[in-house]
Amino acid sequence: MGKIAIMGAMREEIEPLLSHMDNIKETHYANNTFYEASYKGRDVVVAYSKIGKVFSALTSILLIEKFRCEMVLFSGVAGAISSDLKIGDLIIADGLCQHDLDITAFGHPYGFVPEGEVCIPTDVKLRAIAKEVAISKGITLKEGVISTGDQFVACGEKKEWVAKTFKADALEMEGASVAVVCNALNIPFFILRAISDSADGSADVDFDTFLASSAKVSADFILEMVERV
Ligand code: 3QA
Repeated sequence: MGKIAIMGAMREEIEPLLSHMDNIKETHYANNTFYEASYKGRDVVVAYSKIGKVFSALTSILLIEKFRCEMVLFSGVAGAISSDLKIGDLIIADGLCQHDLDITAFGHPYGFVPEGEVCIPTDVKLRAIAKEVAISKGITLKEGVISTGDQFVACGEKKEWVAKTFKADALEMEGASVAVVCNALNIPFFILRAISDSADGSADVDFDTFLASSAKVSADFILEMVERV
């Protein structure tokens, strides 16, 4: 069985994963740290990229091309758009788009550049495994569009714009760039997020308050998935 990459953006998002790993070997590369480890007999490589699309693209490329991972699982937190997502709730992406990609001056839709696609779908089999885990644990799991941009959204108007432009249910800063990389390299990938805030005027305070607890919700769920892939 091949190696599984598990990545987050912030240290806080991978810490609750690392505490469950055995035989951790640290490698420093490209200003980052990669943790090769085993989890219940599976070989995994864990890393946090740092925040945003560029860092997360870099890390996902390295997990695939240098560390030879055969799938990428992302675990982290997100801002809620959909009103049925509360702090601590989980969402899996069925597709990811970039809300800050804009060549609309040339008549293209938001999030589109030539030879790209607005919304990149995640692996259907990994989504099915997530649904099995949710059922077995009695956890409610929302599935929807997650929108990514290099911006911490803390404003109701911006959030509403992303909601209506992309029919998105949550937003964050890394999912779509990981999607672009994995899609290009033909690597199955999966993006899971637990809600830390509602991307509105109180997002900054909520984020600081709930980052650790929501990151743990997401990490615990991802570990359940690793046992089943
Ligand atoms: C926010 C993290 C980034 O990796 C994206 C969290 C949760 N709520 C969001 C929101 N808008 C966009 N993204 C998110 N992650 C980094 S800024 C805080 C940094 O603190 C998802 C996410 N509303 C650093 C301490 O100085």
